Amino acid sequence: MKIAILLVLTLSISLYGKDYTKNEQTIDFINAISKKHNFKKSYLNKLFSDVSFQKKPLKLYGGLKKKPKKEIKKTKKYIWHGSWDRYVKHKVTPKRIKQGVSFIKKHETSFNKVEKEYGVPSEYIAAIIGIETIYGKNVGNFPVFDTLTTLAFEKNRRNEFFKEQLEEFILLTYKDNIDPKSLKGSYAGAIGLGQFMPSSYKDYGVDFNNDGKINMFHPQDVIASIANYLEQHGWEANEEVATRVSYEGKRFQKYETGFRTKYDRKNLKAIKPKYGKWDYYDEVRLIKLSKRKYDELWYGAKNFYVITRYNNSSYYAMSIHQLAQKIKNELYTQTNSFASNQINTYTSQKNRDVID
Ligand SMILES: [Ca+2]
Repeated sequence: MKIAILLVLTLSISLYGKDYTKNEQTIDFINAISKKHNFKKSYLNKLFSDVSFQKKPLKLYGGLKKKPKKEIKKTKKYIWHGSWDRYVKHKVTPKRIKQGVSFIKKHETSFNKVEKEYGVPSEYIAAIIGIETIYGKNVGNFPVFDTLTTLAFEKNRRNEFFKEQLEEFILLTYKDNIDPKSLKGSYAGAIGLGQFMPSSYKDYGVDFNNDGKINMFHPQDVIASIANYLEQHGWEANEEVATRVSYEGKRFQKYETGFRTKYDRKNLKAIKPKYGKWDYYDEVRLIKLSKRKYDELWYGAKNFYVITRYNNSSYYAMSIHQLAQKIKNELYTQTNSFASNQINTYTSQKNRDVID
């Protein structure tokens, strides 16, 4: 029995605690970045000598062989409708709308300042934080250093990308005097409330509370950094994002759809904004949402495309847009009912004065 336990222990150590200073690619990497940034090699060697191998992230990036899938008989062409319903179900929920409203109210001063400075509406920034991490409740549980090291040096389809991210990550933690092994993030090494990759941290991170550090777990810095990211990618202030349009039929196949498409509205015959005039006359993207019973079709403006720069997906950008709009409506309703409550209190006070 004892032997068995010992064997399991030894196995688990050799499986999970990996010494990357023996890995040739890592040695090259250590040499290159210590030269480039003046790091002590002993500091890097220590970091890389005991890395917890991250199996799940590697699998997600195609680095480990998957079990072969059973062949599905392709006798009938089967179209799987309803992908949008399945996608949005757990993302845009009444709870997440409410939490978004509270989040904006809690950080109202920062949101107002950021909105003025970057021209990005608060509800879109809040929606991104809401979808990415449920307003900071779910920032990921993967050790960032170990995850990036695994993804940089174990063969997968994005090795070079992860080497760059690892270099940036070591730099930023070194600069801010943070233990690289202490941070947790997503399976891709994305960090904080807005799930910034280390390179985005460097390129778009803002120290909005002026404490000398860009802290991706600090709401003020995160709110400004997301706004900065969107602005740098071309967000147009006071412009539209998307609107629902109508078309003939239940399933849309007439034109190609997706956030990369671009159309002149004049050429899209028989497609019209569903809810009246839409004040946007630049090129539009056609966005199709596959619902169970029909396809929903939308026009996406430039700002819709800008949201896809945060995450390369039409469904992602649409979930941000819809959550943002719902947060905005809820905020508006609450503010107005607050105002009318004030009036009611005032009126009843007045009435009582009269009765008294
Ligand atoms: Ca800061």
